[in-house]
Amino acid sequence: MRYTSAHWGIREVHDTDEGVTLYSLADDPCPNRIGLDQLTPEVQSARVLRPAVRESWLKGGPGSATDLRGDERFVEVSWDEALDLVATELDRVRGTHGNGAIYGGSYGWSSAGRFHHAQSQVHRFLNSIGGYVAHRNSYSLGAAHVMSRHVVMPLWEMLETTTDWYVLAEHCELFVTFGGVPDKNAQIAAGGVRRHHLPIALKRMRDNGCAFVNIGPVGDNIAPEAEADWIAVRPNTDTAFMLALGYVLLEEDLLDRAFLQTYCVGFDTFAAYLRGESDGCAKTPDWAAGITGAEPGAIRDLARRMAGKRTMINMAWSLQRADHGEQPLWMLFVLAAMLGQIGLPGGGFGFGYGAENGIGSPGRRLPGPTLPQGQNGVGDFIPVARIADMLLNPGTTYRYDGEVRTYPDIRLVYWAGGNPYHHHQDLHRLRKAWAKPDTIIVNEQYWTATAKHADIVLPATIALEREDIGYASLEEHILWMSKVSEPAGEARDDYSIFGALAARMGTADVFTEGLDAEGWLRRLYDESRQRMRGEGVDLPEFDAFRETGLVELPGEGGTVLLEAFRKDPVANPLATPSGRIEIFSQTIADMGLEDCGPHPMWFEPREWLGAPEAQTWPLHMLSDQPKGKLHSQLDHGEASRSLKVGGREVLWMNPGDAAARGLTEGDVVVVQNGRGRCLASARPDAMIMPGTVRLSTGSWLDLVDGLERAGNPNVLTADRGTSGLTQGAVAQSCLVEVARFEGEAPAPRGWDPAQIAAE
Ligand SMILES: Nc1nc2c(c(=O)[nH]1)N[C@H]1C(S)=C(S)[C@@H](COP(=O)(O)OP(=O)(O)OC[C@H]3O[C@@H](n4cnc5c(=O)[nH]c(N)nc54)[C@H](O)[C@@H]3O)O[C@H]1N2
Ligand SMILES: Nc1nc2c(c(=O)[nH]1)N[C@H]1C(S)=C(S)[C@@H](COP(=O)(O)OP(=O)(O)OC[C@H]3O[C@@H](n4cnc5c(=O)[nH]c(N)nc54)[C@H](O)[C@@H]3O)O[C@H]1N2
Ligand SMILES: [Mo]
Repeated sequence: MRYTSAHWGIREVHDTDEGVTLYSLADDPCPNRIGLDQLTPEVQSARVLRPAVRESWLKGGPGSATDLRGDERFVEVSWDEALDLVATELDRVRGTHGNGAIYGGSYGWSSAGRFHHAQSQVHRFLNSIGGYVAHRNSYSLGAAHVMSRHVVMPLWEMLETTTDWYVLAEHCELFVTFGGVPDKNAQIAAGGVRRHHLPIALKRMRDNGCAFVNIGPVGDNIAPEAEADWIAVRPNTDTAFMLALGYVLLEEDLLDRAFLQTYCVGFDTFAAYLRGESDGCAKTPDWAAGITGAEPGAIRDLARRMAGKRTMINMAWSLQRADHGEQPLWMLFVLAAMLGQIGLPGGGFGFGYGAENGIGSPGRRLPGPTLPQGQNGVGDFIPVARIADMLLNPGTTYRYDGEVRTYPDIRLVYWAGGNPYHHHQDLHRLRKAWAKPDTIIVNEQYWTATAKHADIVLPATIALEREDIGYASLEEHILWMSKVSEPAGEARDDYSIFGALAARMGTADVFTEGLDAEGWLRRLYDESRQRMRGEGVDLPEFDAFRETGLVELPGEGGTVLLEAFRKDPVANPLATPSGRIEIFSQTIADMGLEDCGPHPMWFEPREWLGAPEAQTWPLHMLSDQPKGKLHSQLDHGEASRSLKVGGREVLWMNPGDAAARGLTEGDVVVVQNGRGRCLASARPDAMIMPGTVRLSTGSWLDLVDGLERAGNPNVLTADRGTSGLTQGAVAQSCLVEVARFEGEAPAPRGWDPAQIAAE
């Protein structure tokens, strides 16, 4: 059997009379159909086929008519010409301005294989020529990366040692989740999925008598089998809800004082805040009801239930992609600490059950293959979501994690394996910022909006057009990914593109180390095999692996987050300054930030239903992860298309809000605010609370005369940092208004390839 892998699952490759057909892995208990149609003409029609250069840039050189980026035609050129242009321009910029003028952060998920991982490739290449300005953290977890390290533990360690689903099934009596446990999201794991666990795990928990409570603005983000009670809570107000739960635990003496004493620091200061002694406002259920819209009685009852049961408290990652996104996360830790069940099987906290398949997976953390990236000679970075700020404001300062940093002056941007015109907020602002650099180079497979906004586009192969090794932490497999189809047009592997550039720039030996792609695959596999042997795992030798295709890795099971710390906090201290859970953080206090205090607090978001702006923009828009695809990847594939109406994304809204605007199912609506306007297809649904709308991300930007026509929420979202501590993205803090679109709605055209000038 031949295989390939993607972030949404391993695929079997079957040879049929019609050619190659992809199937989900036969023994995956809960497969999906994302990308099975990747090789169809419909999907392939959006490929970049030949190197292409924006017309003005080709005629006038770097810096020409940069405001036309995204609106201009391209001219196709030969590979030699394109590579010469790129190498010459990289050389000019590093010679004139230094490598610190190259932004190569290149954020994005790219493909699942470990060698042809575009982001690793571009970093390795740019390091070989002297380095680049990098990015730190992620769009996913901007606030969490920094916050969790200061107060509990490094984030990746937390996520990889999450108490596993099967421990929960045995021990958890009450599962309380903020933001559901979205099955749609657990379809994914960065690097590929062996077995999809979530639906089975939830069912097993329910069969064993576990009760579920789901808190948040959306009620359908947990499988019906969980039979969850839904407590509707306004978007971005979870911290207030959690504080009130804490208040009840404190007032009714339902907290575990011994746990707080032994394993935590700073509870007393926090307790004074809960009681209102430090700010004159007690965080009572009545107080929280005014903010969240939940019944005070429901909050009180839930606190009592939580104290009386083995309780797991979960929070979706989305809650920290919001204004002051640090606060709900910190409060999650503190609430779990007050209950005193951290480190016990089935109790404590989880961060992101349902966010990806790996969270709660019983797989083992093993040293898989990774491409070494070399040394970056520049050393400068930005928090990833501050890209538009950086491009717009070179030389100005900003706060981040206790530092005052200065934005560099960027002249050249290189992107491979990401789609900022998908992932960034306030895309109109990004377009302004994007006009600043002299040159933008993008390696892409498809004519995405980012490719269309580049000066030079180099066509890259898709995973099916090359051999690779599939591996993902906790995913119980290592996989030989076969090449199953020839490259479209003149597409080349990123490795071959960067190898050719390195040759032109005199760094081929550093970049390739004399190896071709197959040589690298052998090396990376052999190194991983060696390291895994150290962990007691025997992998077959390379040729046998290649022949077998799918090699199972042993599961472990029985993981309980922070178990060792609980057993012996002296022998196993946390990596925080105190070695304990920091309910009060002196480190953060010393930063003297206005927008992040020394313990969890309620801060009003800049945009939420309680803000003055809600008079004008009365609906809070959530832009969650899309069900039928990964981000913008394969937006035009069948799994994604089948969820659209008229080629547009669906806007979910409460039936009352729809009726008040005279809207019914399928109406084309304009979603708008002061930043932008987009079209979507209305869908009234009682599982969205009043005042909230939901527009999933991922539709390809289709911007014509200021109107986005496909339903891309990022023309509406706000581009600002979570706080001066973490500078994460705040996509989930966004107010809008919705109205019927009058007249005939234009058909979305975001999937059309760029316009190519005739010869
Ligand atoms: N409003 C809003 N915005 C959000 C979010 C949200 O919740 N709300 N979520 C954010 C989050 S969590 C994330 S992670 C980001 C995701 O943002 P991205 O990771 O940037 O999104 P993708 O669509 O996965 O982009 C990957 C791109 O890489 C290309 N690609 C794939 N394989 C290869 C390859 O081998 N070589 C090359 N050269 N290119 C390749 C694909 O064609 C695709 O265009 O979006 C963020 N944006
Ligand atoms: N199918 C699919 N799966 C994916 C991805 C994808 O693109 N497609 N992307 C992957 C990536 S990169 C990431 S980072 C993860 C992200 O994982 P998450 O961040 O967990 O994903 P979201 O879907 O944005 O949000 C989860 C739920 O939180 C709810 N929510 C939003 N705001 C609030 C709030 O203020 N309060 C409460 N209580 N709930 C709220 C949303 O309505 C949604 O139902 O998903 C991964 N999984
Ligand atoms: Mo993400």
